[in-house]
Amino acid sequence: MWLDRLHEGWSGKEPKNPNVPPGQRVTTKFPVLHVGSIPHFDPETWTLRVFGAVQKELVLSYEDFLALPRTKSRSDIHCVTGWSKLDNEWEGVSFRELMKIVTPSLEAKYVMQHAEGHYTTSAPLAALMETDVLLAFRLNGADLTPEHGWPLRVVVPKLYFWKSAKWLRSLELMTRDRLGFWEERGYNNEADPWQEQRYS
Ligand SMILES: Nc1nc2c(c(=O)[nH]1)N[C@H]1C(S)=C(S)[C@@H](COP(=O)(O)O)O[C@H]1N2
Ligand SMILES: [Mo]
Repeated sequence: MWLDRLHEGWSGKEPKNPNVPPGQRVTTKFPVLHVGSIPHFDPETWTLRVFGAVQKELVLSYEDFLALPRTKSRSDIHCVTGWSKLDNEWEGVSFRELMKIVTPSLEAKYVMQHAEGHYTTSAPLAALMETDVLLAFRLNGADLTPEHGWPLRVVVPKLYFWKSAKWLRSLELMTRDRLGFWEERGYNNEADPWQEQRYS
C-alpha cells in the first residue's frame, strides 16, 4: 500500500520483501557450499536406494530413476550463512512420488538423506511430504552442475539449505530421529528460516 511505502520512506528503508526470512539477504548469485570434494558420477554403477522403515525397499538404477514421473516446482533457497536466492524453478521427481512406491511403515517419522561420501542430514517425514520437496536434477531449465549436486540433489525449500543434500544416494526412513552431519556439529535440528532456527 502507498501509505506503508510512504512510512518506509520516512524511515529511509527499502520496503521489506515478504518472501525473505529475518536476517537473510537476497542474492542473484548461486554460491557453492559443501564439505569435501565433488564426487565422480558413473551412470552405470550409480543407484538410489530407499530403505529402513518402509514396506518395500527400493534400489533404482540411474535408468530406472529417469523413468519416474517428473515435476517442476518454484521455490526459494535460504542458506543459514545468510543468503537467499528467490524464485528458482526446480525439476525432478517429487519425494512423494518415491514414497508412493516404497510405502513408509506407520512408525516411520524421520528421514535421513545420505549423500555420496559421508554427508547426511535428517528431517521429519512430514516435512519432506510437502509438495515442493523434490529430488532435483534441473534448475531454471538447465541440468544441475556437478558442484550443485549433479546427478541428483534434494530440495527442501521450507528448511535452511543444509537440509537439502547434494549428490543424494539413499533415503533412510527412521522411526526415531538421528542427527546429520551439521546437526551433530551444532546446527539447529528444526532449521525453520522463518523462526531463525540456525544453531542450537
Ligand atoms: N552432499 C552434500 N550436500 C550438501 C552439503 C554438503 O556439504 N554435502 N552442504 C549443504 C549446505 S551447508 C548448503 S548451504 C547447500 C549448498 O548448496 P549449493 O552449493 O548448491 O548452494 O548444500 C547442502 N547440501
Ligand atoms: Mo550451508
